[in-house]
Amino acid sequence: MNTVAQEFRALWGAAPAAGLDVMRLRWDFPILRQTVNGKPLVYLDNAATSQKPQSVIDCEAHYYATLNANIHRGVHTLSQLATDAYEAARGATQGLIHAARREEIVFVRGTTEAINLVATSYGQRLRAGDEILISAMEHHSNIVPWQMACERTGAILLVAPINDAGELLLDEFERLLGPRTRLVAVTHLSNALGTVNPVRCLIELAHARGIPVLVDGAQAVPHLKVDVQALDCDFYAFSGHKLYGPTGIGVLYGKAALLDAMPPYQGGGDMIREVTFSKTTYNELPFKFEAGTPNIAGVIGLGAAIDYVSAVGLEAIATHEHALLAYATGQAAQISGLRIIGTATEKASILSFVLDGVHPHDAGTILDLEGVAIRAGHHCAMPVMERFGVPATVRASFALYNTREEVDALFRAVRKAQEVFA
Ligand code: 7TS
Repeated sequence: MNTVAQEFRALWGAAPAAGLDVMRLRWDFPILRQTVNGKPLVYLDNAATSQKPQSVIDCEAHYYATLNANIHRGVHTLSQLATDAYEAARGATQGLIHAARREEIVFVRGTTEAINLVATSYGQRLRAGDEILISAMEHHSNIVPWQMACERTGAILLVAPINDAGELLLDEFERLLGPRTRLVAVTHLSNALGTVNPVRCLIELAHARGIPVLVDGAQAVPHLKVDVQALDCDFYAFSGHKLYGPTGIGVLYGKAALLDAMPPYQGGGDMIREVTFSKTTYNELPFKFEAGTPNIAGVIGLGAAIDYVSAVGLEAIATHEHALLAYATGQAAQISGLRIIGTATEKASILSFVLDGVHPHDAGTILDLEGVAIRAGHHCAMPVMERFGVPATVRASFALYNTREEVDALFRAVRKAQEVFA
């Protein structure tokens, strides 16, 4: 056996952790069998996007090979089959997040578009002096759309601060909820720090004052069991591509009463009931928000990803990833000159750190030579970097297929980077 094969075996021969048969599951992901720079791929950039199981890849190919037709408009057989498959994926999505009603699931391009939809459409009711409250740990896509809405309307963006561990300061958050607060928009799981926010509690505080809440669930949905009814959130946004699904597809959940009262986001085909040159009436939910031919293959592929994750079990995935994060945190603590950024009590799936004397980008390059894929940068959360006084971090982020042996490979590569720059 050559060394690469031996290394593969070392990475794949992991003992099943916490009930997940990781070794078997890894075979579902063809990309993981690759080498990068002559080394077995150790893919730890799952917060950016996760890899896709064969079932998702096959599902998209099968759609194009056997079903391809436009939806919601054809009487012919293929169009009806494609429509059925598309709507079945909506049902699967509803089940995944336990939405009360199917029409509360709107398909969009991703989390970014979901938040822009709310900021643009719901944002039309903002008036000068109204306030939007976000947190200091938001991804740019939960900052910039609100800044743009504020620019359009004269509303004001307020930011709830975090402590040195990367936890939201609840007292400050509550203090910032005022008579002019029109919406709270907060992340469920921080992509830069790994902090899991107490969103149920935040929603209760906001609802006690009649303020609706949007939750950015881009990082949470692949790692935690989300129940939008139990949370009682008003909007919930996530992306398919971080959930082992295709790129270019995502979900906006919104309570039906809120979505119903909101104006359309884009105009075009499918979102109308009747069009004349003098007046157009809009379609019912969710179609009012799905103008034009949607990403049909993406939606169907997302359905396959949801089936996959549901079969593996989100609780089992969360337990496995939690054990990996705890193991990685312990390993990191043994490396001198390494500082973890984000040490909240409640964390999931993400380990961000900096190394004395090694710029994160240089560390990323050395790690890549060792076959270890991480993200080095500001993670589209520049205000978080500023808060912690660092230009960037190295971020390892875990998925259901990662192993302890891969964590060991990560830290072997980190030590190598330290040696190179010593
Ligand atoms: N919100 C959070 C918390 C995210 O982590 C991301 C993407 C987004 C929103 C935007 O999602 P998109 O699918 O619309 O792009 N985060 C990352 C990341 O951490 N590295 O690459 C993308």
